Amino acid sequence: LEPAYQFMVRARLAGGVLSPAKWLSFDHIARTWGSQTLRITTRQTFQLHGILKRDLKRSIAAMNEVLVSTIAACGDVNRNVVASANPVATPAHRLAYRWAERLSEHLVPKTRAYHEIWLDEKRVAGGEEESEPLYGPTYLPRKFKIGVAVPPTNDVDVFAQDLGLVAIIENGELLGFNVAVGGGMGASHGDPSTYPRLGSVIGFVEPEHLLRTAEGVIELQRDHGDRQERKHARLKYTIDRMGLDAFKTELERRLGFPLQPSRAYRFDHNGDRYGWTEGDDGRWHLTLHIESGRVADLPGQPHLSGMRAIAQEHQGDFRLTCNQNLIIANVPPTQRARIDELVTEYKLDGYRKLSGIRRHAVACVALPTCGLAMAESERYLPQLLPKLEALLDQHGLRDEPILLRLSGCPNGCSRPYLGEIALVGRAIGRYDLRVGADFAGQRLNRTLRENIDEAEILAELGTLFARYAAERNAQERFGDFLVRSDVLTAARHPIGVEVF
Ligand code: SRM
Ligand code: SF4
Repeated sequence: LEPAYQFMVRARLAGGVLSPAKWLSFDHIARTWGSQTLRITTRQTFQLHGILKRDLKRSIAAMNEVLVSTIAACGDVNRNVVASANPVATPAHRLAYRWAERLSEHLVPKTRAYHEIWLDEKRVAGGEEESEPLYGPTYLPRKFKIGVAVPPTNDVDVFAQDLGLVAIIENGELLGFNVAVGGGMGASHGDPSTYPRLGSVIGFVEPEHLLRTAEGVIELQRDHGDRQERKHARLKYTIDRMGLDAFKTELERRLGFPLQPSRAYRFDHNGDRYGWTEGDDGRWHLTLHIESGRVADLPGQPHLSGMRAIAQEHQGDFRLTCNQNLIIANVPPTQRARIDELVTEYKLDGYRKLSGIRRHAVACVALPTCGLAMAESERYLPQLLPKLEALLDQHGLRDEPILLRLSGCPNGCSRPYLGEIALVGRAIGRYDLRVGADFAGQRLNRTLRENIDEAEILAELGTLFARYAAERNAQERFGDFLVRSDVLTAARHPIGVEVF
């Protein structure tokens, strides 16, 4: 008799967009075969936990029936392409999203094996090599991630992507994309040869060159990535080994055209805007706060049922965000009041009363399902937040927006190295405390204290909040204040030296 092995299934939803019919299908799968929860991920898709081995095939088939695939949501290929979920959609914003969708389709593995294994498709003739023109027979050395950001919103954390694309929009027209390469978060404790890295902007391409440019970057990584040591196999290490200039030169040689000089852009935040906003076409978009992206029916918070009720009536679509939140998008003005009614009835209206730190908190899954977790993350967030809020209250900082990121280990699934405050798990109840990233995903934080428990974390942060309240300049963000003050120069690891 085989043990009841359970699995996590991750869908591929480019740009995090899904229809009400797709929502209802995910809801059905989660309730029938899963853990009765839907988990919005930091890459804008759903994970379903707790699917038993015997139910895997029908869960995946049920997704495919509503045209959702799980192919390339995991594995050493290009993963789910994320795109700015900005609901204030102009035509140029919509175009940027379409490009994310095109990239996702273009770069998906061409193998039919997925269909043969999961969807009972008959075996087709032809070797994998022949049918896999981009990835070849051995695929990539490691996972590969692409994100498209539309300034001034960096909600995808574009510089944490292997290939980050910054849409350049002028007078409502999409001119093209700045290209950033070599972003990535993952690291290992105690191994300084692994590190988070921000993507480097190497140029600009017009839309017609975008697909080929993405292919070129992936080909380079396929051919030059480290296939000996998996820890060093991401594009960021390939680039640092080759040198950025040599990488760019080789890329342009393969593309057969030079990248243009990068264009000016400005990001002012990487969070989500909660509440209703109106699009340029008169449709409305409501961003809801979903703590750690977990859509579940909890006592007093029937969110899974609420979203099912909304999906049964909603005429637009849904967008998942890289901050693990949810947008009920494209609501016609006549349906707004009804959506509000349902949101209130099912207690999905928490977004109306969030503290500044709660608005911007992201936590990875960690225990109990993540086999790599060293400490709690998603389950710790609801315990930690009230304690931090109490500290912030003492200094009149309750409404101050502060980016908090929690990760159960240094792999960095919540992109913790971009948190103004981050806890990175070391062991049960113990974390590295990192501080000092900016508010727009453009500066990494640094380790302030290693391997400390909650009491020490709260004591450290209490001191920093007190100083921030007393010494900050007007409009100065928490992370920027820490960099300006002596806090980070006094940190154990000086600038540029990262120890994990
Ligand atoms: Fe992640 C591995 C969850 C986004 C870096 N990640 C895992 C696994 C699959 C654990 C495993 O390999 O056994 C986790 C499953 C936990 C569970 O129980 O569900 C897991 N990662 C997640 C999610 C669900 C976190 C979340 O709370 O939302 C995110 C799913 C994304 C998606 O929908 O595709 C998730 N992971 C990320 C991100 C953020 C991003 O992509 O923007 C990162 C950092 C960016 C990067 O890749 O550099 C990230 N995950 C990792 C790594 C470290 C990779 C590295 O280069 O070192 C691992 C471990 C690995 O690959 O060996 C990992
Ligand atoms: Fe698991 Fe670590 Fe990723 Fe958290 S950061 S989900 S603990 S792999």
